Amino acid sequence: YVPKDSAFTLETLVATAKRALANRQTRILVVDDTAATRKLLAHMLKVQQYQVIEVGSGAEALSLLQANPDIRLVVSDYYMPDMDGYELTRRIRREFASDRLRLIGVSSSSDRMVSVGFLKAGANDFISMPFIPEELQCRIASNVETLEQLEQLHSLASRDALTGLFNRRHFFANAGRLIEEAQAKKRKSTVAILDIDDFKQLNDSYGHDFGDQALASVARCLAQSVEGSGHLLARIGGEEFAILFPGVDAKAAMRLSDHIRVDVSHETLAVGDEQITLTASIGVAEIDGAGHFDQQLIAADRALYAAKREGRNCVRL
Ligand code: GH3
Ligand code: MG
Ligand code: MG
Ligand code: MG
Repeated sequence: YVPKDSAFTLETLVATAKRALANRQTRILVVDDTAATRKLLAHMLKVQQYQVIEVGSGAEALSLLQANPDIRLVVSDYYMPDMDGYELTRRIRREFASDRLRLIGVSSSSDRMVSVGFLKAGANDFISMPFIPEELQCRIASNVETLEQLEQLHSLASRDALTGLFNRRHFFANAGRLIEEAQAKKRKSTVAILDIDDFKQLNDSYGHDFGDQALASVARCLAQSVEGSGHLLARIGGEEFAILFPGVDAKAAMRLSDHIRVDVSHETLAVGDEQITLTASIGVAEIDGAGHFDQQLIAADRALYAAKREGRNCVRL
């Protein structure tokens, strides 16, 4: 599909192909009790390479959304016998915010208030039936684009620019929930603060740019250590990192932290012909309750200072 007002240049063809590839990653749920309309809507979206799932009722839509958190957009009919489009929209919005899931209402009703009803219930857009194919495609594309822009903003707001790790804001915004989830399973959690040893000296000897490279390298090493573990890693300060181990007690977290300490100390950085190694000290504290997370971080900080006092390149509880 190429918009009618654009010429068939190489650029538009490449852009169209890229769009089609991106669309393949986007799952759309079509909800309509009338099979013919549902099929038509689904067909128009499949032509655009979107992944489409079809259901005939609001109840099915809700359970599908629960099971498939990667669905990005819902196209919902208004009149359906068991649960109408407004009610479905309201229920969806109780669980899925519009920066994660877009919703477009559709209806063949001649009552223009239907679009108002949808928007008030939490829909992002509305298309009246019978639809003009290009209008459907443009509205879908614009909602998908908004979602991508919001995701980019989300990522910018939660990541640290130098290392690409989560930042302090993201760490504190998510730690409580992870601790509570572990608590619900009667599991303790542990937090560790890691601080690079004598980092000021490294900056002084080799320059700030090299210091930055070293930070990025330590960050990569830490990211590798926690990858796929469900542990939350973040850069919480200049050369300070935090790792939350949800559902892991202090004893096990001490062991994990010591592995991380050893991994960091084995990393080498090249400055000209010279090979440099870094070490880090780690303070660990067990967490009892999601409520006093700040206090528990202070405990980890105290343990970190103990590690520094006792010679650095070690882990303390
Ligand atoms: P200690 O072993 O006691 O932790 O000693 P230290 O030198 O690592 O600790 P100190 O807190 O005195 O110094 C930390 C240094 O980290 C000072 C600061 O210039 C440097 N730093 C903080 N953020 C960055 C950064 O983003 N890039 C670079 N290159 N340096 C940074
Ligand atoms: Mg209907
Ligand atoms: Mg420090
Ligand atoms: Mg330091």
